[in-house]
Amino acid sequence: MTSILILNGPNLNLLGTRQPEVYGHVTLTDIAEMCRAHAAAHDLEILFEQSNHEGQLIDHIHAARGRDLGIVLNAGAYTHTSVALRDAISSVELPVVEVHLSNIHAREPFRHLSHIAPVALGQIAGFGAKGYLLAIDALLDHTRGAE
Ligand code: DHK
Repeated sequence: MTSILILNGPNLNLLGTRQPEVYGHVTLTDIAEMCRAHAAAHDLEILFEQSNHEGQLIDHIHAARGRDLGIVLNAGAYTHTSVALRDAISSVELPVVEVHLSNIHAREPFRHLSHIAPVALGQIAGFGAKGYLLAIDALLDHTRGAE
């Protein structure tokens, strides 16, 4: 069975209680379950990870090389700061779909810049947890369309 990595960055472990007016009431465990249910119909395995540490996120991206079809990445605040994450994505040469629960372009100006976007297939932002499912579909369309 093929697999994809769904990787979540800092503070996303607090979803459900963290600023629900911005991020909703859904927990990261809920999102993992939604993703697994969605993927089952596509004969796809989901590897779901979260870390608050930049280096650990980079290790997860490296581990995906040669193992996974691609990556769905919500890098949290590292989206706006991390050249190291961007370089990791460029290094593994895997398709990456960037996801954000909130519409980062409608928020503070410092959230408008994404270091991930230039090396991603595309970005999905503002659709809450549903964005993860849209990202899985986009990744599958891309990879299976390319076969
Ligand atoms: C999550 C975060 O933790 C923020 O730092 C980003 C993103 C937005 C989200 O909407 O999922 O700015």
